[in-house]
Amino acid sequence: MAETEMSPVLQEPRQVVRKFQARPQHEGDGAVVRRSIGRFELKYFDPFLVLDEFSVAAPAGFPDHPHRGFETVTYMLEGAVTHEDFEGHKGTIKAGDLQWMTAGRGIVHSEMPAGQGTSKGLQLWVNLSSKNKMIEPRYQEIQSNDIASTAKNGVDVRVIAGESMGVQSPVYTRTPTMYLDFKLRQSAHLRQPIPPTWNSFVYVLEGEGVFCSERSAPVGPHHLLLLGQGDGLEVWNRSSKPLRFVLIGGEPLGEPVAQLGPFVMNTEEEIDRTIDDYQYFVNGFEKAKYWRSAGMVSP
Ligand code: FJE
Ligand code: FE
Repeated sequence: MAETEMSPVLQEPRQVVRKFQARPQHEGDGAVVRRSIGRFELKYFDPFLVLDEFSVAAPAGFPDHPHRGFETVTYMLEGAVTHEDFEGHKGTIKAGDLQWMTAGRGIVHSEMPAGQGTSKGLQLWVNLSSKNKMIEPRYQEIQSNDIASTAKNGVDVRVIAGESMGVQSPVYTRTPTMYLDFKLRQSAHLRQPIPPTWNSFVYVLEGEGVFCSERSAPVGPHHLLLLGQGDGLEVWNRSSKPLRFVLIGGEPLGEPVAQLGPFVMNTEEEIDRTIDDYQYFVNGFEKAKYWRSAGMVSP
């Protein structure tokens, strides 16, 4: 295959098959999210359950809540979020930082804005295959300075997961996933390979980009573009401002999905068992019995 690191040749560039505008909605306790994946019109884009562009300022937030059966990936854009879980694991995710949390059999935690002002970021929910749903919870946390990145020919990339422009992320993805944060300066052009069997999408954060076809209309912030079949993405920035977007892809699991809010299993029976486990503090939820986050303890 004729290919250089900077401009890999694409045999079959992917096209945009659906476009969504993510409008603000209320979630958690007074928080606002622009949900693109996970809303009614796009319940699931295998293996992705939710993509939220969130915006939250104190006293709003996401107080104590459980997860089971998938991963939450929190990537901060502005401000910071403090998290705290029922095992005593806590920390602050700051602008540019990443938290890749594998909830597995169970996590109960809080996610609240830290400091003054509005905290913004992306939260992606990646489904786990049946064989991984009940694994031990695990965190992979990377601070902004340690996120793999490179820049060439007017294209900057931060590699959250997977590989781009010769740079690889250290994050281990149980469900094979790529997650790239691109910035294209004026007149920059990008070709990014994507494994042909994977589902993939673009979410625009800033500026305007021409995606997939040189003749298509430019797309601005808060838009989700679902990509069709092919071996990669082609993008042009023909505007005078920088274009920032994320490209996310994953290997579809091809399994049935049974979801009740923050519990995502394969069957309704497993969901019923999960409700029991959570209610009776068993099978991974033992520590939820006496735990409350600092914010939930009455003065
Ligand atoms: C959740 C409602 C929620 N998007 N983005 C129901 F809001 C949540 C939840 C979040 C969330 C948290 C952050 Cl930090 C960022 C988010 C939804 O916590 F889990 C359920 N079940
Ligand atoms: Fe959560």
